[in-house]
Amino acid sequence: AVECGATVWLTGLPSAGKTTVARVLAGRLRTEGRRVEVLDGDEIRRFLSAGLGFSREDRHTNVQRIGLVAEVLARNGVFAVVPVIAPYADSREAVRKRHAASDTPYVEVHVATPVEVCSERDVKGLYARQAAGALKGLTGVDDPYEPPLTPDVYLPTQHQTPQESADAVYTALAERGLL
Ligand code: GGZ
Repeated sequence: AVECGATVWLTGLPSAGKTTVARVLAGRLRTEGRRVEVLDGDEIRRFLSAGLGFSREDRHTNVQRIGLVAEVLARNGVFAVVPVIAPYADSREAVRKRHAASDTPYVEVHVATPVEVCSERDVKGLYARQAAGALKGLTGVDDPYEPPLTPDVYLPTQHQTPQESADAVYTALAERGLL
C-alpha cells in the first residue's frame, strides 16, 4: 500500500505569502517524517514551463502542467505543496477534477492577503514595476485574479504569522484525515 499523499495548492496574489507558508508547512511535514515536494511557480517557469508567459492561455497551461506533476507525486504518497498564483477559477477546477478522477486528495488554500498589503510587501518589486509602467498584466492590479469562492482553507495572512497560517493548513489536513 502507498502512504497517503495530497496536493496542497496555495493560490493567491503575488507577495501574498504563498511561498513562505509553503516552506513552513513543508518543514513541519518533513519533521514528522512525511515526504514533501514544494513546486514553486518561479522554478517551474524556468524549466517545465519555460517559454510560457502570463497570458490567460499560458497561465492556464502552466497551472495544468504543475497540476499534473502534483497529482503524480500525491498519488505516490508525497505531499505536493504548490505556491502558485493560479488566477483563473476554471484552471483550478480542472486540476481539482483530475485529482478527483484518480481519487487523489486535493486541498485548496486561499492565501487571501489583500492587494494593498501585497503591494506594500512587494517582495519581488513587481508592484513597483507595474506602477512605474515597466510591467503590464500584473495579477490583482491590471490582470484578473478570481478568488476561490469555497476554498478548503482561507488564510487572512495580514492577521496571522506565517507559522499560524501554516498551522491552519496543517489542522485542515488532519481534519480531512490526511495525516
Ligand atoms: C504575476 C508575475 C508576472 C505577472 C512575473 N503577474 O514572485 P515571483 O514573481 O518571482 O514569481 C511569480 C511568478 C508567478 O508565476 P505563477 O506560475 O505562480 O503564475 S500563474 O499561476 O499565473 O501562471 C511572479 C512572476 O511570476 N511574475 N510577471 N505579470 N506574476
